[in-house]
Amino acid sequence: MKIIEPPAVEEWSGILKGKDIQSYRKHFSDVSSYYLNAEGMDAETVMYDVYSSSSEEKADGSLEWGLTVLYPVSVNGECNMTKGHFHMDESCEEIYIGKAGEGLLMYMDHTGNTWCEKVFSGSVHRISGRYAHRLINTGDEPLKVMACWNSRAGHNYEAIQKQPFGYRVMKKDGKAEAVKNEQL
Ligand code: S6P
Ligand code: ZN
Repeated sequence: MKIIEPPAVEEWSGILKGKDIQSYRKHFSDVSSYYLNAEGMDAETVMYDVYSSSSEEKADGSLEWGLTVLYPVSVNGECNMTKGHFHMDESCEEIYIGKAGEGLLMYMDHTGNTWCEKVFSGSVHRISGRYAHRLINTGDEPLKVMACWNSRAGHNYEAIQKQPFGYRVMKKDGKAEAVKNEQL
């Protein structure tokens, strides 16, 4: 029997290294429209990195997994967040596992009902394929979250643009608080 290295290893720097790992970076210019007040922000600010690995097979049961690193950036008081998405195939669930930092996993159903779960190192989340999901960094360190989803899931960003999340998370005097999204 041979014992070999695992296909990927997370390093303390927050970077995932291994064979067949893809990654992309979101700058502020990619996500500015999601925030209440984008004034004065530098378009080049690094907001989040996403590392992922997809199955070569792409069969019905194939899985993909990834790591999201969301930096502790304040956008005029609003906490840094991912764009958020529904899945194209709403029968596909997703698992998130908190690895480092502090934050929230925001959910929204198709009626606009919005709620959150706390995210921290060791927190485990089962996301129904019917709910939109977004990560929000409420802490002072990078928020790192591992994810695993079915290759068929897909990302439906358009639905979020038509029906944005019902709440925004702002930080006041060092404390995160949810405020109703008045732009709805
Ligand atoms: C994929 C999974 C994550 C997100 C990543 C960025 O289903 O949920 O890898 O893609 O956290 O979020 P978003 O909403 O910008 O794709
Ligand atoms: Zn997803």
